[in-house]
Amino acid sequence: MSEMNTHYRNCNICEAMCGLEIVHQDKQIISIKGDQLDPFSQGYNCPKALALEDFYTDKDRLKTPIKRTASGWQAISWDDAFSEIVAKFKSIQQQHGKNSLAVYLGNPNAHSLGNALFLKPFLKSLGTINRFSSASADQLPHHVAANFMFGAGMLIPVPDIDRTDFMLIIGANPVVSNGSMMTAPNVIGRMKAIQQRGGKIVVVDPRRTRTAKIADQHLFIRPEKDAFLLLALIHCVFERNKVNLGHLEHLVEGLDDVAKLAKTYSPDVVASIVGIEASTIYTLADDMLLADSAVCYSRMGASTQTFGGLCLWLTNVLNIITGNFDRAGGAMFPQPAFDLLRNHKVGHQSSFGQHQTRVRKLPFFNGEFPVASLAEEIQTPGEGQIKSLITVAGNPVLSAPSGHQLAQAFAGLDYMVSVDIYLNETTKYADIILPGTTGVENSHFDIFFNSFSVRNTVKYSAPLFEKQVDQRSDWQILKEISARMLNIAADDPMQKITPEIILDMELKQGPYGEQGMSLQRLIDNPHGIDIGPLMPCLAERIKTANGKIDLFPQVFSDDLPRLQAVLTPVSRDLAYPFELIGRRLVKSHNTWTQNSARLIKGKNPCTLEMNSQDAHQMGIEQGQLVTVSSAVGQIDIEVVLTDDIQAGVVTIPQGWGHNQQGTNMSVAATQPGVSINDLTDASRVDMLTGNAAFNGTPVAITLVLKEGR
Ligand SMILES: Nc1nc2c(c(=O)[nH]1)N[C@H]1C(S)=C(S)[C@@H](COP(=O)(O)OP(=O)(O)OC[C@H]3O[C@@H](n4cnc5c(=O)[nH]c(N)nc54)[C@H](O)[C@@H]3O)O[C@H]1N2
Ligand SMILES: Nc1nc2c(c(=O)[nH]1)N[C@H]1C(S)=C(S)[C@@H](COP(=O)(O)OP(=O)(O)OC[C@H]3O[C@@H](n4cnc5c(=O)[nH]c(N)nc54)[C@H](O)[C@@H]3O)O[C@H]1N2
Ligand code: SF4
Ligand SMILES: [Mo]
Repeated sequence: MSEMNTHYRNCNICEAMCGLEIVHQDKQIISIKGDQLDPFSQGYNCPKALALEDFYTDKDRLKTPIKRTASGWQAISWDDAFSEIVAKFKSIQQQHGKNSLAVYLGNPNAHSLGNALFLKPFLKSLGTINRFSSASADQLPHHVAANFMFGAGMLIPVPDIDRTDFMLIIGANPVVSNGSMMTAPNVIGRMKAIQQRGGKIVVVDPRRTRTAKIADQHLFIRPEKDAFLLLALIHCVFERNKVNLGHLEHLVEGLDDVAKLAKTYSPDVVASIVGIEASTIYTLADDMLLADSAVCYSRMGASTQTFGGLCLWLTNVLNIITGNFDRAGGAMFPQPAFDLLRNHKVGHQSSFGQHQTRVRKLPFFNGEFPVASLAEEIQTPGEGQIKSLITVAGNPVLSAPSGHQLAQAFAGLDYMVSVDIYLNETTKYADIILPGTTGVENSHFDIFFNSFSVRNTVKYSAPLFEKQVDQRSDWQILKEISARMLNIAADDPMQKITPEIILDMELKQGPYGEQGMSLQRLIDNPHGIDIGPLMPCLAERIKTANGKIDLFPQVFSDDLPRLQAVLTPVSRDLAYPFELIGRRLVKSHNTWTQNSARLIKGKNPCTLEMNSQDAHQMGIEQGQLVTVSSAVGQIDIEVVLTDDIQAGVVTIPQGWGHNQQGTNMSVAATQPGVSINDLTDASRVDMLTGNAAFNGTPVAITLVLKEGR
């Protein structure tokens, strides 16, 4: 046995970038805990970090390629796998056109240095326009708002949580999710610090979440009505004559149009539809205006809904007109050491709407179509139909709206490949699964989350363990497919490029390159380097042609009639009288961490939470089994009664439903839960952006009668 060693790295599971200290001996992990010397996370970690050991040792995890055959899954060599895949892709594309091959990219790609860097050439080599990803079941409206207001989809403002005096949180539960589009390890600590310095936190959510419970105020809101609340808050700013653009005075266009629009949406007009009293909305606006600095932070609750685009636009507008943009304590732009916008041209024409999906005419943006349209694009015959698919680190059967319909669609494909570490609800439809290395086997650098971080920091993590001889990294898999698709020779110099070579170059050419930033510098500082708090930088970072913020882009004004149409309260649909929303759990991340025994032990967390009074009226009791049905599907689930959810709203965790035959996640199968996405409806989208509208899915609830009664 060799000596014990200590390894430092960033956790790659969620967006918080927590620094970890991992003690190991030979190939065994002895302990995982928060790295006290990480300048950003300062010792914080959540329970999921410990599961990095489980993913490493997981016996169910695939390590080498497998192929589906008539007699079951069989091991296949890497070379045979690549040869078959590339031959199939080429012949299908030859027969049905380039776009008959589609790609779906899942969330872990954003948490992997190699994938983030090698997906671009990989996608190019496939030559298809049909690309889909989890972004359109998540943050797409943030990108669309950033694109039209600031000139680049990646130029997303983040709340300066460490200096703000007033934080309005709309549809986010960072105490559980650890923050999203807001990389902020130890959110609880950072929230408490706001309160300790005399500041205030208000949460707007149909559910009294853990975040709401530690906030100073929680306001229940009806699902999908946030755009009205935001308009009313903007209304108040004008009515109180408190518009303050500060140093952005000459950098903002369209203020008069916003004023005109907001005039009609007074708190009194929206109160009954939003479910918040007019006087409360006025007080909220006044609190925000009175604070020395304030920020409105909107996330999943505002994004994955029918008016996601409008919500994210109006959130930016509110921050800008209250003087809380590009200044300490407001919404600010990070300046990451690896700057994704380094080569983004000023005045660059975005791809928004350049193409539309074949069947439903949903918009193309940033090289992608909305995932809500994937099933119909596979299942609808005709010119341009998708015939084959490759998924990379994604599980859309459980994560996309109407996931069960996607399962049917996948079963009907001519050919499917998955780059994935498990045989799960999605990959079981593949003809070949290519498993890459994962977690502690990989080197790590957060390209994306440094771009959404509340502080400028930088850190590189080397792999903890060497991979086994027959293992490959995801990026090597992607690179090999690209090379074979394009017939690039093995001795081509391009073949020698590694993620580390690109990373080093980007660091040297990035904003801190002149100050000596490089990969070597990061290797020499394994706890990470603190660059400092966010700085005002809008004038340097903005990418619009005239260097100004567009406060009133036409795409959003064109979308307003759709919102206006739902201002009149409609009586509830009697067939589906409840509104379903999702929820995240501390000990699971999306659909894939459930094969860790330490994370799923304990009682079934996949329950339907229902308002106690609603349940009482229907004669439903705690712990009973109910059937929840929507326009597209139904599931049976145990009920938990609570006063923490608004009447008429129910919630089911997202990411569950590991109960399907033909999968190999044996630990997850002991606590399978059900999939909320068997109920969510792919036909419900934000028509502006195409983002999935999970929130507020209409559902009905009926008691499952026990046998013998
Ligand atoms: N109803 C509802 N649905 C939702 C949400 C919701 O709130 N409500 N949330 C949405 C959001 S925010 C997101 S981001 C999406 C996520 O949607 P997806 O990305 O489709 O789902 P994940 O569970 O992240 O899937 C991860 C996949 O990658 C595999 N994997 C894990 N690590 C690695 C690795 O290192 N390499 C490779 N190659 N594969 C790996 C896993 O086995 C799994 O198959 O779900 C969305 N779906
Ligand atoms: N533990 C854990 N952490 C995670 C994940 C996980 O699965 N588990 N997933 C990661 C991923 S991929 C992401 S994108 C982030 C997401 O991070 P968050 O956005 O913070 O996470 P959610 O829990 O989806 O928070 C959305 C909130 O919106 C509320 N909501 C639902 N509908 C509405 C509505 O119409 N209006 C308003 N105002 N609120 C509404 C919900 O009740 C919920 O509290 O979390 C990340 N972190
Ligand atoms: S909060 Fe996120 S990054 Fe931090 S330890 Fe937990 S899963 Fe990892
Ligand atoms: Mo996400």
